Amino acid sequence: MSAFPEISKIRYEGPESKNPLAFRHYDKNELVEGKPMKDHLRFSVAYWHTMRGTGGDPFGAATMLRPWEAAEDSVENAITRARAAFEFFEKLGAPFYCFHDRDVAPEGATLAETNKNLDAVAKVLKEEQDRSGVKLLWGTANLFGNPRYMHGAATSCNADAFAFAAAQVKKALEVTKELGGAGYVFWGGREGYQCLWNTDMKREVDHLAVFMHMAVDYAKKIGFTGQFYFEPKPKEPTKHQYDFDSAACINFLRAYGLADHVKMNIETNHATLAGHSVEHELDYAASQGFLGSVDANTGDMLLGWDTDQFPTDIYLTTKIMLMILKYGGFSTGGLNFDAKVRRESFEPVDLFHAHIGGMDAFAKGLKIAAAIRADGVLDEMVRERYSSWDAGVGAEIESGRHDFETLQKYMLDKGEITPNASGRQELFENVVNRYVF
Ligand code: XLS
Ligand code: NI
Ligand code: NI
Repeated sequence: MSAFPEISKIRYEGPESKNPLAFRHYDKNELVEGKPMKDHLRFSVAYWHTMRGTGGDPFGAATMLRPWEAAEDSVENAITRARAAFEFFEKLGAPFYCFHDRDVAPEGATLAETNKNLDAVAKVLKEEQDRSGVKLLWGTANLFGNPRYMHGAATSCNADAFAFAAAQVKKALEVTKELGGAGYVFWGGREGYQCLWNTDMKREVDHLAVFMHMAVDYAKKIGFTGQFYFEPKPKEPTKHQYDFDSAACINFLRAYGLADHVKMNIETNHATLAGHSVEHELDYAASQGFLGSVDANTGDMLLGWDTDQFPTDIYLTTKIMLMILKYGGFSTGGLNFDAKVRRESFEPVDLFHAHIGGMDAFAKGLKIAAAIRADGVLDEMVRERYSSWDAGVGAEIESGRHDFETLQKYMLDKGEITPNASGRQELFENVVNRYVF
């Protein structure tokens, strides 16, 4: 049975197309900087939003009654949903998907039963992957939904909650490996605090590190070679999350000896919640050697929470793709649409509109970014701004040939600095616009 009977495979029709169910910019095999678009962008669909999103909010019931959902959740229903998911991935032409363990299979009465449920659905996922060629970009475990995690999981005040989470991640790693997942994500769903009075921060952060080390060790033991990622988010659901932003996460990974094992999964809406831009988060992570993957979405600047909207802003996608290209592109990671359609967009066709829009926006952003790089004007302007470091005292400092004493002597001899030209921010902004419109 088809879940999307009215929709056929989405095709590239070019920029002039008015067909809402066609790509205008995403031509998967088109070469950009010598590489097919699909390999630059590595699009992925988020199972939790696209297959499980209901449109429910704290003020109202579900609006999205999907044809693949039964009244009651069961393994049988989860299998029907899995088949629908792959029909969606294939029709859209998304090469990857991502899931949490609990997105794909329901919890049972016991942990053993829950694991059995997951195995049963994973078998179907495997079958569908083999049939369609769609791959798993990353897996993860939902360590926040069940009430047992109300105080957190790895950072819970309750040792049993830590133990349960460990058992859950163990299983999630096995399933991710079984499905050939290219990565595994840690997002600290409730790894933070609401009130510092009742919180032992040092102990909680230490525990998070112990937990991640256990995951790394177990991955090694079972031969899971996918990349681990840490996904920063400053708040929501807790008031303060320990994985606040790239800088905080990287500090944590370095302090606890995890830097060789874990990279970053950067999400646009999380960056803005932290008071950063996504390009700031990417630049910081990548320049420190932690570029991993991207959760491609966007927030609403008028709303202070994680609205997880589909990205359609060409400036946003251009900035992201400039960073990705600058740092050599994705290896294991990709662009995962951690995004959901609005509550009012309750028809299945809206899922296609949303993903097509996001994919086209990124394809266009990629082309603009490549054009900026090909011209090299922007790079040249930046290089010029830093040219005092290319020769003379700058080059000497960079090569370690100076200390405070020699620099004092240099300045005493010289008297005053040779000034830079203007920062020319407005000109830089105008130059970028040459490629956008
Ligand atoms: C929630 C997070 C979550 C992670 C995966 O805000 O973005 O969806 O990506 O656990
Ligand atoms: Ni995310
Ligand atoms: Ni999010």
